[in-house]
Amino acid sequence: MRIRILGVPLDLGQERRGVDMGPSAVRAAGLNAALKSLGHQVEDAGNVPVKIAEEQHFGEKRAKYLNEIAETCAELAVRVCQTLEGGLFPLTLGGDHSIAIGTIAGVSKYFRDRGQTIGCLWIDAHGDMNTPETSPSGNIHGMPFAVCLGMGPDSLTKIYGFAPKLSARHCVLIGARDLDTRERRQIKESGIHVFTMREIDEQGMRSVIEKSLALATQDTAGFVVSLDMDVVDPEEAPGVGTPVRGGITFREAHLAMEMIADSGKMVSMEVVEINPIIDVHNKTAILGVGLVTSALGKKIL
Ligand SMILES: [Mn+2]
Repeated sequence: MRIRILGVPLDLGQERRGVDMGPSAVRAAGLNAALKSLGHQVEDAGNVPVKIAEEQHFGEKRAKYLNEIAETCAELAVRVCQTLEGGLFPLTLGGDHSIAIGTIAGVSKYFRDRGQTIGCLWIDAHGDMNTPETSPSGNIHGMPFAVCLGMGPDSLTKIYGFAPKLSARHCVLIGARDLDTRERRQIKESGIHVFTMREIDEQGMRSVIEKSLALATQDTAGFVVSLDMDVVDPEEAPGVGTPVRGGITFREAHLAMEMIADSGKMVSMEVVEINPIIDVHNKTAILGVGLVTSALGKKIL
């Protein structure tokens, strides 16, 4: 496979500084070499331009840094779409989870132009299903899943002039365990499929991923993977913006990625929310590299 890496050092979608260093941390953890060792051709296209927080005012309280995030996501969408048009697999590195708005817009546009739809595996401790009206914080990294489903400000939902980018019946939220009060209702009403930590505990990761893959691949050209590293338990992934206890284990995370690789249907991947400032010896970025390689074909035997 030919893979293009796109870094997006965006930290405007949340309040804790440091996720802007996520792309560097993942590169330093050996991403490029790890992918090449699997036999892939790898091209690192560098970083998408991002405004510096200190130079901006956050603007509207209910959707902070909306204009700056919309600008970066629109540019990312173009680069992701061009990557697919060039026959390469887009691998985007966050940055906070707002970048999914750009990644998924680009993938959706590419397949829409060909009359095809895509599914989505959103793997996350949170729902990311707020809108400016429901968000307690106004932080856009809590809104990208809603945006991809067509809810939220036009400058985010209408990149390329159409919305939604994803249809709910092909979308699955996996690993959720920390949802805001008003967000819960929005998740229930959205029509997406949800496997919370309770379902993972009760049914096991294998069963959850089998069901998720069936939902995301039925009548689609494939699916995007949006991997928020906070889905993994903070014991294994301490370097994330918003850690929540009770996450998936190291092996559950790898099993999910291995099954995704076996499906042969993943059309793009992003890894987000790695924060080296609060990490321990780059542990979370190293885990991120491991999970990407599992999703892109690394096998134990
Ligand atoms: Mn997230």
